[in-house]
Amino acid sequence: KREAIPGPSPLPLLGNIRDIDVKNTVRSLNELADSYAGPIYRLKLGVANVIIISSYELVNEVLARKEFIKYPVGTVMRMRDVIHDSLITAFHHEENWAIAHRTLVPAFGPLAIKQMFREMHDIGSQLVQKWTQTGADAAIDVAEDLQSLALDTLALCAMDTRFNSFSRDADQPHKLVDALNGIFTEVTMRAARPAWFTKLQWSANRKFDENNAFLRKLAHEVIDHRRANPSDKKDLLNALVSGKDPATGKRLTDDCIINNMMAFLIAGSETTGNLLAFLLYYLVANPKAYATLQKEIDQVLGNGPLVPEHLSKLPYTKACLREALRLQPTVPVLAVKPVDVEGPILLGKKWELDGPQTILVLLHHLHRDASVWGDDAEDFKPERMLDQNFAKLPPNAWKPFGNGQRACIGNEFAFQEATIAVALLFQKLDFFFVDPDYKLSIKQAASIKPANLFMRAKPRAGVD
Ligand code: MNH
Repeated sequence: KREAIPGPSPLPLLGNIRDIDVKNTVRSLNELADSYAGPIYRLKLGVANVIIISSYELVNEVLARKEFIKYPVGTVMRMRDVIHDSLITAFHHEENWAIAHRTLVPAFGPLAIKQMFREMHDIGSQLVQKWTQTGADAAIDVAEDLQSLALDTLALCAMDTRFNSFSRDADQPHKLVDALNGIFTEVTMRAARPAWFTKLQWSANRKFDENNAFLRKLAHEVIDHRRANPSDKKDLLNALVSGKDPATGKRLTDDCIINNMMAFLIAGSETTGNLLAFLLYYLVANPKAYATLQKEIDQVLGNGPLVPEHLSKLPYTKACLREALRLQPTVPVLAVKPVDVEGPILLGKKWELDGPQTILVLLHHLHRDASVWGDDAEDFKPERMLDQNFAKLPPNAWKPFGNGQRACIGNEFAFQEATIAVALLFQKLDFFFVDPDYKLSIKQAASIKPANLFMRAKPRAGVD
């Protein structure tokens, strides 16, 4: 028996645009999911009818079916104005996706990532120093500093460039950071309005073109510099410049290098920074988990320096990172579309798609589905993410890094960077909410982040 897919009634011309808060589309999508009893609903956005799914059962079906392929929508689609067919923004059939994927996957493997320990440790130490100097009486905007941590780390690993974000005035960012911020703002606006309207924004468009030109020029200088000064570093820059596609033996074109270099900065900074900000929030809000994590770090590091060998000895820390990504997947929505399907497409054997429609997967709901996570799904319980439990999760239950071939290439990079940061920070500092009654609320930018999260960091007694 077929069933109609429910959804709010669309208005003529406007569709369901008024059911969505353009400043926080993710919250709107999540709230609409709550207001329909079932696991599926539809929305008319622009000319397209979009399907939104939220239960484990339905998401598992869609992510397991080969015909549903990642499809860039919204800001990701508009990012193509900047990074074109980079890994993150490519349509799956684009040749440059396959070439860059084959060329770059080895550079993101566990062994290659280990080689970037020094760079990550360098930036992490700078943050410890900054927060130590801030002193326990001042409020720290944790999400902002942690995003700088991630951005500076990527600049060092992918561009051999120091942004020095921690030693600058907040209103004097590195020129590239400034250009990227301007680009983000414009891309977000472009995603929220029709193309004909964007064409009329001459001055914004000129600024956008200038920012893009600046970014490409700078990236080109970085590439030229590395070519003129070859190094045997195993960093992301070398992978981009010297890596060869194992299938064709060819190197990436300069345009392809630049697109992917920028893709790393864009895909890897807010996501990782906000993961750390949410983790800090959950730890301070859950004193038992906080104490367990701190004890693990103290036992492994003691008072000494963090070394690469420590990283595999921090299972609880790893579980905390996984659990923070479960409750707050910083990329909160995955988008897929059926390709090359003949005949009707059914979901859950009863909901028929209206042709090859975009399907949005709500990770917030997937990650809290009681059929997988139980009645305490809303609670921060890192124990459920310890390797032995993590391995027993059903397929497609935890998807903060996306799905299949189009899953994140940088997850090892992010975990190592985050583990280093957490170990360094908790070895030296204790964290407190500035507002003891702080209630988590979510702000949506390129990814999701905790809003107005201010903390105090106090040097730990007996630690130098
Ligand atoms: Mn990452 C793809 C989440 C860190 C580079 N990343 C994805 C996707 C998700 C994702 C989800 C799939 C998006 C989609 O289906 O449309 N990424 C994260 C999270 C973190 C993260 C939650 C940190 C935590 N990502 C990083 C880092 C880098 C990176 C760090 C680079 C150094 N991510 C990518 C790239 C892709 C991607 C590149 C695109 C991969 C592809 O499609 O081939």
